[in-house]
Amino acid sequence: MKKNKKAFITGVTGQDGSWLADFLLEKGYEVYGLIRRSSSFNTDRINHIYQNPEINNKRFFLRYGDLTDSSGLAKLLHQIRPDEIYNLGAMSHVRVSFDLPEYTGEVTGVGTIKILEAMRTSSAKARFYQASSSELYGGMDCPKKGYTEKDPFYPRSPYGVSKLYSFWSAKNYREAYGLHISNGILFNHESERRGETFVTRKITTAVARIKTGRQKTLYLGNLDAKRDWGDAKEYVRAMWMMLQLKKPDDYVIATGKTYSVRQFLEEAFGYAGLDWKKHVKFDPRYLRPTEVDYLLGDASKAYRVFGWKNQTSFKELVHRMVDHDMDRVTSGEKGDA
Ligand code: NAP
Ligand code: F7E
Repeated sequence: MKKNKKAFITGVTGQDGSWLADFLLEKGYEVYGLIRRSSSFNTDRINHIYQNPEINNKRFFLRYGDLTDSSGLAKLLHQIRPDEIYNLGAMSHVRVSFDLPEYTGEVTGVGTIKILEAMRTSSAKARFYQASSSELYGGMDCPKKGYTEKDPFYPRSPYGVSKLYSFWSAKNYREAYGLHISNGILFNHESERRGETFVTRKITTAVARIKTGRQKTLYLGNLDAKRDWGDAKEYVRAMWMMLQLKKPDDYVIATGKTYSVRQFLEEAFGYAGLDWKKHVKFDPRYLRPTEVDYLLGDASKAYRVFGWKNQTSFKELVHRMVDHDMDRVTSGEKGDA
Protein backbone atom coordinates (compact mmCIF):
# COMPACT_ATOMS: atom_id res chain seq x y z
CA MET A 1 0.00 0.00 0.00
CA LYS A 2 1.26 3.51 -0.89
CA LYS A 3 2.09 5.57 2.20
CA ASN A 4 0.60 9.02 2.77
CA LYS A 5 2.95 11.89 2.04
CA LYS A 6 4.05 13.89 5.08
CA ALA A 7 4.03 17.69 5.16
CA PHE A 8 5.51 19.94 7.84
CA ILE A 9 4.04 23.45 8.10
CA THR A 10 5.47 26.33 10.13
CA GLY A 11 2.81 29.01 10.72
CA VAL A 12 -0.01 26.44 10.74
CA THR A 13 -2.07 28.66 13.09
CA GLY A 14 -1.93 31.58 10.62
CA GLN A 15 -4.18 32.44 7.70
CA ASP A 16 -2.21 30.57 5.03
CA GLY A 17 -1.09 27.69 7.25
CA SER A 18 -4.67 26.87 8.15
CA TRP A 19 -5.86 26.90 4.52
CA LEU A 20 -2.84 24.85 3.49
CA ALA A 21 -3.53 22.27 6.22
CA ASP A 22 -7.13 21.94 4.96
CA PHE A 23 -5.87 21.56 1.39
CA LEU A 24 -3.20 18.94 2.17
CA LEU A 25 -5.48 16.88 4.43
CA GLU A 26 -8.03 16.85 1.62
CA LYS A 27 -5.27 15.49 -0.64
CA GLY A 28 -4.56 12.65 1.81
CA TYR A 29 -1.37 14.02 3.41
CA GLU A 30 -0.26 13.54 6.99
CA VAL A 31 0.15 17.09 8.24
CA TYR A 32 2.51 18.16 11.04
CA GLY A 33 2.09 21.76 12.21
CA LEU A 34 4.56 23.77 14.26
CA ILE A 35 2.79 25.61 17.05
CA ARG A 36 4.17 28.17 19.50
CA ARG A 37 3.41 27.80 23.16
CA SER A 38 0.91 30.50 24.14
CA SER A 39 -0.72 31.36 27.47
CA SER A 40 -4.11 31.41 25.74
CA PHE A 41 -5.51 29.41 22.85
CA ASN A 42 -4.40 30.55 19.39
CA THR A 43 -5.84 27.68 17.39
CA ASP A 44 -9.05 29.37 16.18
CA ARG A 45 -8.23 28.84 12.52
CA ILE A 46 -7.48 25.13 12.90
CA ASN A 47 -10.00 24.14 15.57
CA HIS A 48 -12.21 22.50 12.94
CA ILE A 49 -9.31 20.11 12.19
CA TYR A 50 -7.95 19.80 15.69
CA GLN A 51 -11.35 18.99 17.16
CA ASN A 52 -12.15 16.38 14.53
CA PRO A 53 -11.36 12.97 16.08
CA GLU A 54 -11.32 11.36 12.63
CA ILE A 55 -8.27 13.47 11.71
CA ASN A 56 -6.56 14.71 14.87
CA ASN A 57 -3.68 12.47 15.94
CA LYS A 58 -4.34 10.22 12.95
CA ARG A 59 -3.35 12.50 10.08
CA PHE A 60 -2.96 15.89 11.79
CA PHE A 61 -0.35 16.49 14.48
CA LEU A 62 0.68 19.66 16.29
CA ARG A 63 4.24 19.96 17.57
CA TYR A 64 5.58 22.69 19.85
CA GLY A 65 8.46 24.72 18.48
CA ASP A 66 9.63 28.13 17.35
CA LEU A 67 11.57 29.44 14.38
CA THR A 68 14.12 30.93 16.77
CA ASP A 69 14.88 27.50 18.27
CA SER A 70 17.18 25.64 15.89
CA SER A 71 17.68 22.55 18.04
CA GLY A 72 13.92 22.08 18.37
CA LEU A 73 13.47 22.41 14.60
CA ALA A 74 16.28 19.94 13.90
CA LYS A 75 14.80 17.43 16.36
CA LEU A 76 11.34 17.70 14.82
CA LEU A 77 12.52 17.28 11.23
CA HIS A 78 14.67 14.34 12.30
CA GLN A 79 11.64 12.67 13.91
CA ILE A 80 9.07 13.48 11.24
CA ARG A 81 11.16 13.15 8.05
CA PRO A 82 8.65 15.12 5.99
CA ASP A 83 8.36 14.90 2.21
CA GLU A 84 7.41 18.57 1.98
CA ILE A 85 8.20 21.54 4.23
CA TYR A 86 6.23 24.78 4.01
CA ASN A 87 7.93 27.65 5.84
CA LEU A 88 5.03 30.04 6.45
CA GLY A 89 5.90 31.11 10.00
CA ALA A 90 6.85 34.78 10.35
CA MET A 91 6.32 38.03 12.20
CA SER A 92 4.28 39.07 9.20
CA HIS A 93 2.97 42.55 10.04
CA VAL A 94 4.78 45.28 8.09
CA ARG A 95 3.82 48.18 10.40
CA VAL A 96 4.77 46.21 13.54
CA SER A 97 8.14 45.31 12.01
CA PHE A 98 9.17 48.97 12.41
CA ASP A 99 8.53 48.64 16.17
CA LEU A 100 10.25 45.24 16.41
CA PRO A 101 12.97 45.31 13.74
CA GLU A 102 15.43 43.05 15.52
CA TYR A 103 12.83 40.47 16.53
CA THR A 104 11.42 40.49 12.98
CA GLY A 105 14.92 39.81 11.65
CA GLU A 106 15.34 36.90 14.09
CA VAL A 107 12.07 35.19 13.15
CA THR A 108 11.30 36.24 9.57
CA GLY A 109 14.92 36.32 8.42
CA VAL A 110 17.29 34.13 10.44
CA GLY A 111 14.47 31.69 11.31
CA THR A 112 14.55 30.59 7.66
CA ILE A 113 18.24 29.68 7.86
CA LYS A 114 17.51 27.67 11.00
CA ILE A 115 14.90 25.52 9.31
CA LEU A 116 16.94 25.25 6.10
CA GLU A 117 19.90 23.98 8.11
CA ALA A 118 17.66 21.51 9.94
CA MET A 119 16.41 20.26 6.58
CA ARG A 120 19.89 20.03 5.06
CA THR A 121 21.18 17.89 7.89
CA SER A 122 18.19 15.61 8.44
CA SER A 123 15.69 15.75 5.55
CA ALA A 124 17.70 16.63 2.47
CA LYS A 125 15.27 14.76 0.23
CA ALA A 126 12.34 16.92 1.32
CA ARG A 127 10.95 19.67 -0.88
CA PHE A 128 10.85 23.14 0.66
CA TYR A 129 8.52 26.10 0.10
CA GLN A 130 9.64 29.55 1.27
CA ALA A 131 6.91 32.17 1.82
CA SER A 132 8.43 35.12 0.00
CA SER A 133 6.52 38.32 -0.49
CA SER A 134 5.71 41.19 -2.85
CA GLU A 135 7.13 43.39 -0.07
CA LEU A 136 10.52 42.47 -1.59
CA TYR A 137 9.86 44.86 -4.51
CA GLY A 138 9.10 47.95 -2.43
CA GLY A 139 6.60 49.42 -4.87
CA MET A 140 8.89 51.60 -6.96
CA ASP A 141 9.34 51.49 -10.76
CA CYS A 142 6.64 48.86 -11.16
CA PRO A 143 6.41 47.69 -14.79
CA LYS A 144 3.06 48.38 -16.51
CA LYS A 145 2.01 44.71 -16.42
CA GLY A 146 3.32 44.18 -12.89
CA TYR A 147 6.45 42.83 -11.24
CA THR A 148 7.90 39.56 -12.51
CA GLU A 149 10.55 37.22 -11.10
CA LYS A 150 13.14 39.22 -13.08
CA ASP A 151 12.53 42.60 -11.47
CA PRO A 152 14.92 43.97 -8.84
CA PHE A 153 14.07 44.08 -5.13
CA TYR A 154 13.99 47.22 -2.97
CA PRO A 155 12.39 46.35 0.40
CA ARG A 156 10.98 49.26 2.42
CA SER A 157 10.52 47.81 5.93
CA PRO A 158 12.33 45.59 8.42
CA TYR A 159 9.81 42.93 7.40
CA GLY A 160 10.73 43.30 3.72
CA VAL A 161 14.44 43.28 4.51
CA SER A 162 14.02 40.09 6.58
CA LYS A 163 12.09 38.44 3.75
CA LEU A 164 14.88 39.44 1.37
CA TYR A 165 17.38 37.59 3.57
CA SER A 166 15.09 34.54 3.51
CA PHE A 167 14.53 34.71 -0.24
CA TRP A 168 18.26 34.70 -0.95
CA SER A 169 18.97 32.08 1.72
CA ALA A 170 16.43 29.77 0.09
CA LYS A 171 17.95 30.39 -3.36
CA ASN A 172 21.47 29.91 -2.05
CA TYR A 173 20.64 26.59 -0.36
CA ARG A 174 19.05 25.43 -3.61
CA GLU A 175 22.18 26.28 -5.61
CA ALA A 176 24.82 25.36 -3.03
CA TYR A 177 23.41 22.00 -1.93
CA GLY A 178 21.15 21.03 -4.83
CA LEU A 179 18.05 21.00 -2.61
CA HIS A 180 14.48 21.21 -3.93
CA ILE A 181 13.63 24.69 -2.63
CA SER A 182 11.19 27.14 -4.21
CA ASN A 183 10.26 30.73 -3.36
CA GLY A 184 6.66 31.77 -3.88
CA ILE A 185 6.67 35.56 -4.26
CA LEU A 186 3.09 36.01 -3.18
CA PHE A 187 1.26 39.31 -3.50
CA ASN A 188 -1.28 40.22 -0.81
CA HIS A 189 -3.88 37.53 -0.30
CA GLU A 190 -6.86 37.74 1.96
CA SER A 191 -9.79 35.69 3.24
CA GLU A 192 -12.23 35.34 6.11
CA ARG A 193 -9.25 33.96 8.07
CA ARG A 194 -7.06 37.06 7.58
CA GLY A 195 -5.76 38.57 10.83
CA GLU A 196 -7.90 41.48 11.99
CA THR A 197 -5.04 43.98 12.07
CA PHE A 198 -4.41 43.75 8.32
CA VAL A 199 -6.31 46.43 6.46
CA THR A 200 -8.80 44.27 4.50
CA ARG A 201 -10.07 42.31 7.48
CA LYS A 202 -9.95 45.41 9.69
CA ILE A 203 -12.35 46.99 7.19
CA THR A 204 -14.72 44.02 6.77
CA THR A 205 -14.91 43.46 10.54
CA ALA A 206 -15.69 47.15 11.03
CA VAL A 207 -18.36 47.07 8.31
CA ALA A 208 -20.15 44.28 10.17
CA ARG A 209 -19.86 46.01 13.54
CA ILE A 210 -20.97 49.40 12.18
CA LYS A 211 -23.89 47.88 10.29
CA THR A 212 -25.14 46.19 13.48
CA GLY A 213 -24.59 49.23 15.69
CA ARG A 214 -21.62 47.81 17.61
CA GLN A 215 -19.05 50.35 16.36
CA LYS A 216 -19.24 53.93 15.07
CA THR A 217 -15.82 54.84 13.68
CA LEU A 218 -13.02 53.06 11.85
CA TYR A 219 -9.54 54.58 12.19
CA LEU A 220 -7.18 54.03 9.26
CA GLY A 221 -3.89 55.34 7.87
CA ASN A 222 -2.94 55.74 4.20
CA LEU A 223 -5.94 55.18 1.91
CA ASP A 224 -3.99 55.78 -1.31
CA ALA A 225 -1.79 52.68 -1.16
CA LYS A 226 -2.59 50.16 -3.90
CA ARG A 227 -2.40 46.40 -3.52
CA ASP A 228 -2.85 43.36 -5.76
CA TRP A 229 -5.28 41.45 -3.54
CA GLY A 230 -6.02 37.76 -4.20
CA ASP A 231 -7.80 34.88 -2.47
CA ALA A 232 -5.63 33.06 0.12
CA LYS A 233 -7.39 29.75 -0.58
CA GLU A 234 -6.20 29.82 -4.18
CA TYR A 235 -2.71 30.94 -3.21
CA VAL A 236 -2.00 27.93 -0.95
CA ARG A 237 -2.79 25.69 -3.92
CA ALA A 238 -0.02 27.46 -5.84
CA MET A 239 2.42 26.69 -2.99
CA TRP A 240 1.66 23.00 -3.29
CA MET A 241 1.83 23.07 -7.10
CA MET A 242 5.36 24.53 -6.94
CA LEU A 243 6.55 21.60 -4.85
CA GLN A 244 5.11 19.05 -7.29
CA LEU A 245 7.38 20.32 -10.10
CA LYS A 246 10.46 18.37 -10.99
CA LYS A 247 12.64 21.46 -10.87
CA PRO A 248 12.56 24.01 -8.04
CA ASP A 249 12.31 27.68 -8.99
CA ASP A 250 10.84 31.04 -7.93
CA TYR A 251 7.36 32.19 -8.93
CA VAL A 252 5.24 35.31 -8.61
CA ILE A 253 1.65 34.59 -7.54
CA ALA A 254 -0.73 37.52 -8.09
CA THR A 255 -4.01 38.53 -9.74
CA GLY A 256 -2.64 41.15 -12.17
CA LYS A 257 -5.08 43.79 -10.88
CA THR A 258 -4.50 46.48 -8.27
CA TYR A 259 -6.89 48.50 -6.08
CA SER A 260 -6.43 51.22 -3.47
CA VAL A 261 -7.39 50.90 0.19
CA ARG A 262 -10.03 53.57 -0.63
CA GLN A 263 -11.51 51.30 -3.34
CA PHE A 264 -11.61 48.43 -0.85
CA LEU A 265 -13.50 50.70 1.55
CA GLU A 266 -15.99 51.74 -1.15
CA GLU A 267 -16.65 48.12 -2.13
CA ALA A 268 -16.99 46.76 1.42
CA PHE A 269 -19.10 49.57 2.88
CA GLY A 270 -21.13 49.91 -0.33
CA TYR A 271 -21.96 46.19 -0.32
CA ALA A 272 -23.42 46.59 3.18
CA GLY A 273 -25.38 49.70 2.14
CA LEU A 274 -23.12 52.09 4.08
CA ASP A 275 -21.24 55.28 3.14
CA TRP A 276 -17.64 54.82 4.28
CA LYS A 277 -17.02 58.58 4.38
CA LYS A 278 -19.39 58.87 7.33
CA HIS A 279 -17.45 56.34 9.40
CA VAL A 280 -13.74 56.43 8.53
CA LYS A 281 -11.29 58.75 10.30
CA PHE A 282 -7.58 59.23 9.80
CA ASP A 283 -5.15 58.06 12.48
CA PRO A 284 -1.45 58.77 11.88
CA ARG A 285 -0.49 55.81 14.09
CA TYR A 286 -1.24 53.54 11.15
CA LEU A 287 1.23 55.27 8.81
CA ARG A 288 4.58 53.60 8.12
CA PRO A 289 7.94 55.42 8.16
CA THR A 290 8.44 54.19 4.60
CA GLU A 291 5.36 53.07 2.68
CA VAL A 292 4.99 50.69 -0.25
CA ASP A 293 2.69 52.77 -2.44
CA TYR A 294 1.93 50.48 -5.34
CA LEU A 295 1.99 46.72 -5.91
CA LEU A 296 0.93 44.83 -9.02
CA GLY A 297 2.12 41.32 -9.89
CA ASP A 298 2.49 39.46 -13.17
CA ALA A 299 1.99 35.73 -12.54
CA SER A 300 2.37 34.65 -16.16
CA LYS A 301 5.37 32.41 -15.38
CA ALA A 302 3.30 30.39 -12.88
CA TYR A 303 0.57 30.04 -15.52
CA ARG A 304 3.05 29.00 -18.19
CA VAL A 305 4.92 26.45 -16.05
CA PHE A 306 2.17 24.89 -13.91
CA GLY A 307 -1.12 26.37 -15.05
CA TRP A 308 -1.92 28.43 -11.96
CA LYS A 309 -4.24 31.38 -12.48
CA ASN A 310 -6.23 33.57 -10.10
CA GLN A 311 -9.99 32.83 -10.20
CA THR A 312 -11.68 34.98 -7.53
CA SER A 313 -12.40 38.60 -8.47
CA PHE A 314 -11.75 41.55 -6.14
CA LYS A 315 -15.51 42.06 -5.70
CA GLU A 316 -16.17 38.40 -4.89
CA LEU A 317 -13.38 38.40 -2.32
CA VAL A 318 -14.57 41.58 -0.59
CA HIS A 319 -18.19 40.38 -0.53
CA ARG A 320 -17.21 36.97 0.86
CA MET A 321 -15.26 38.61 3.68
CA VAL A 322 -18.09 41.04 4.51
CA ASP A 323 -20.66 38.21 4.46
CA HIS A 324 -18.52 36.15 6.77
CA ASP A 325 -18.01 38.99 9.25
CA MET A 326 -21.72 39.87 9.19
CA ASP A 327 -22.56 36.25 10.07
CA ARG A 328 -19.88 36.16 12.73
CA VAL A 329 -20.94 39.40 14.40
CA THR A 330 -24.65 38.62 14.32
CA SER A 331 -24.15 35.10 15.68
CA GLY A 332 -21.89 36.41 18.45
CA GLU A 333 -19.08 34.10 17.32
CA LYS A 334 -15.62 35.07 18.55
CA GLY A 335 -12.94 33.36 16.47
CA ASP A 336 -11.88 33.28 12.86
CA ALA A 337 -13.44 31.13 10.15
P1 NAP B 1 -0.08 35.14 9.62
O1 NAP B 1 -1.55 34.92 9.56
O2 NAP B 1 0.45 36.34 10.32
O3 NAP B 1 0.57 33.83 10.28
C1 NAP B 1 1.90 33.80 10.69
C2 NAP B 1 2.17 32.47 11.34
O4 NAP B 1 3.54 32.46 11.77
C3 NAP B 1 1.33 32.19 12.60
O5 NAP B 1 0.99 30.83 12.62
C4 NAP B 1 2.30 32.50 13.72
O6 NAP B 1 2.03 31.79 14.93
C5 NAP B 1 3.60 31.98 13.12
N1 NAP B 1 4.78 32.50 13.79
C6 NAP B 1 5.05 33.77 14.17
N2 NAP B 1 6.22 33.84 14.81
C7 NAP B 1 6.71 32.58 14.86
C8 NAP B 1 7.87 32.00 15.42
N3 NAP B 1 8.77 32.73 16.08
N4 NAP B 1 8.06 30.66 15.30
C9 NAP B 1 7.13 29.89 14.65
N5 NAP B 1 6.01 30.38 14.11
C10 NAP B 1 5.80 31.72 14.21
O7 NAP B 1 0.55 35.17 8.15
P2 NAP B 1 -0.09 34.68 6.77
O8 NAP B 1 -0.87 35.80 6.17
O9 NAP B 1 -0.71 33.35 6.96
O10 NAP B 1 1.21 34.53 5.87
C11 NAP B 1 1.96 33.30 5.82
C12 NAP B 1 3.37 33.58 5.38
O11 NAP B 1 3.36 34.19 4.09
C13 NAP B 1 4.15 34.54 6.26
O12 NAP B 1 5.50 34.16 6.23
C14 NAP B 1 3.98 35.89 5.58
O13 NAP B 1 5.03 36.75 5.93
C15 NAP B 1 4.00 35.46 4.13
N6 NAP B 1 3.26 36.27 3.18
C16 NAP B 1 1.97 36.62 3.42
C17 NAP B 1 1.27 37.32 2.47
C18 NAP B 1 -0.18 37.68 2.67
O14 NAP B 1 -0.68 38.54 1.93
N7 NAP B 1 -0.89 37.03 3.57
C19 NAP B 1 1.88 37.68 1.24
C20 NAP B 1 3.21 37.27 1.04
C21 NAP B 1 3.88 36.56 2.00
P3 NAP B 1 1.06 32.41 16.08
O15 NAP B 1 -0.33 32.04 15.67
O16 NAP B 1 1.54 31.71 17.29
O17 NAP B 1 1.28 33.89 16.10
O1 F7E C 1 -1.56 47.02 4.64
C1 F7E C 1 -2.51 50.55 4.41
C2 F7E C 1 -1.06 50.23 4.71
O2 F7E C 1 -1.10 45.69 6.69
C3 F7E C 1 -1.97 47.26 3.32
C4 F7E C 1 1.27 41.20 4.89
O3 F7E C 1 0.54 40.00 4.77
O4 F7E C 1 0.97 41.76 2.58
C5 F7E C 1 0.75 42.21 3.89
O5 F7E C 1 1.41 43.46 4.11
C6 F7E C 1 -1.96 48.74 3.04
C7 F7E C 1 -0.67 49.45 3.47
O6 F7E C 1 -0.74 44.66 4.41
C8 F7E C 1 -4.23 50.82 7.60
O7 F7E C 1 -0.30 51.43 4.91
C9 F7E C 1 -4.07 51.98 5.78
O8 F7E C 1 -0.28 50.33 2.46
O9 F7E C 1 -3.02 45.02 5.18
P1 F7E C 1 -1.65 45.56 5.33
P2 F7E C 1 0.74 44.87 3.81
O10 F7E C 1 1.49 45.89 4.54
O11 F7E C 1 0.58 45.06 2.34
C10 F7E C 1 2.34 41.52 2.24
C11 F7E C 1 2.39 41.00 0.81
C12 F7E C 1 3.04 40.65 3.22
O12 F7E C 1 3.95 39.90 2.87
C13 F7E C 1 2.76 40.91 4.65
O13 F7E C 1 3.10 39.78 5.46
O14 F7E C 1 -3.00 49.36 3.82
N1 F7E C 1 -3.31 50.87 5.60
N2 F7E C 1 -4.62 51.98 6.99
C14 F7E C 1 -3.40 50.13 6.72
N3 F7E C 1 -2.85 48.92 7.03
C15 F7E C 1 -3.15 48.40 8.25
N4 F7E C 1 -2.64 47.19 8.58
N5 F7E C 1 -3.94 49.06 9.14
C16 F7E C 1 -4.51 50.28 8.87
O15 F7E C 1 -5.22 50.85 9.69
